[in-house]
Amino acid sequence: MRFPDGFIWGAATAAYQIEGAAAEDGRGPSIWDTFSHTPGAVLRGDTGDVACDHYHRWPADLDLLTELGVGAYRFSVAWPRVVPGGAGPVNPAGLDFYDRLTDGLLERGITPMVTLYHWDLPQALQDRGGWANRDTAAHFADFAAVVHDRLGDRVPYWLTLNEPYCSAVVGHLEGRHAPGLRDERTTVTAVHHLLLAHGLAVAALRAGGVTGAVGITCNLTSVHPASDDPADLDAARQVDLHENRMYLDPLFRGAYPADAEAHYAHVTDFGFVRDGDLERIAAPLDFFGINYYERHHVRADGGGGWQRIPPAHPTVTGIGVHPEGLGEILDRVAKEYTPLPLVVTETGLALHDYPGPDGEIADDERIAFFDGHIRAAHAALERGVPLFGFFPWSFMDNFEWASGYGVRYGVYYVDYPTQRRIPKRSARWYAGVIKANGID
Ligand code: IFM
Repeated sequence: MRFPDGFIWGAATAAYQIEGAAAEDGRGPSIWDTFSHTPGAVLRGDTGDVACDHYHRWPADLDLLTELGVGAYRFSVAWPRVVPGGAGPVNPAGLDFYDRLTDGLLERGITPMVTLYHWDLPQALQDRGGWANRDTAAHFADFAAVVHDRLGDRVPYWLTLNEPYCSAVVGHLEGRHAPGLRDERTTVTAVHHLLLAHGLAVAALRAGGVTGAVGITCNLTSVHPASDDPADLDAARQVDLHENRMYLDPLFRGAYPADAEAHYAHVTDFGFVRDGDLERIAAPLDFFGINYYERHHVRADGGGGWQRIPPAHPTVTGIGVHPEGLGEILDRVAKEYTPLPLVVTETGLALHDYPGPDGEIADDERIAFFDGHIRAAHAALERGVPLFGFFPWSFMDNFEWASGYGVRYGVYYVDYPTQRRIPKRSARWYAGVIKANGID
């Protein structure tokens, strides 16, 4: 199984999950610093204060990317490192770090793919309402312009947001992520302001003469009703609205889905949408990033709502492994939403990895996971889906948000007490895939 010439094999991380150095060189606090230091918010009280200490160890980490053989590396820029107060003065030391990182990648022949927002909102902006405050969107566009002014001559791929669904829903409805709120009206408002932030950032990058490709990454789910019963079909419609169409429709059709107003009528009339917002949100893009983790089976809950049917074989995070869902999503986006080039900016499996007595980290389940998902990606390509890259989550073990360091996603193992990195069996396997440009 061979992929087309030029297909991009990458690896992905995010700033708060790996950098550490939380209070160094002028970095301001983010909502994740506040949240992770809130007792009970994160498993075992873990924080990103040190994480993988990538802020100091980045040259050696980039050497590992070379060892892996990736063509591209997706990292995020910490807004509070660059603009510590969220708006206002820029911290030159913060920009310098990403400048060095970008040059370090290019020196090694690795293409940088920059995510501008991977959940680390400056706390100063949260203090003024965070994503519930429309001004946050404009501040994000200013931050995007600052980063682009510095790195724009060297970065060929820009992603505005990572997973606006998680920022909005997991952070404002489920309360499991920063800022830890549980309020549905705030959630829907946050969805809109995140999407507006994306649109304004796209405009800022275009106004700055961006030469790289501009996109956004959404986490999408493949949703299946438990039966043909109209109540189950309606349950699936609701989940699809909540998890997928609330993002895809405004981005690619310039409108919220027809069923959105009725679905959220008990909390909002969408009065936060102003003239011109949806045109901004639907501004033309150059590519679209998809993160895929979950395929849902849903049924009616008997009260007009929905519930998920637990997977038969849950992973350590309670979700199932369904590579076919990736193919379903790629097909759907390509057929129903956009002819843009697509890239899998994340997919991965959490495990409780550990080195065996021989030192080997035998993550065969992760190899099987990636094997299945790469095959699904290849099949989608053969069906004509314009897929140009695949980025496993993650390059190395890291701070997994509310799960802290309790689960591991990396192809490199991080021994946190010593910060030693050890290639897992999956790293060697993935290096072989990259070398062969496919699977033997
Ligand atoms: O670790 C996260 C990442 O930050 C965003 N996508 C999902 C990953 C695994 O949960």
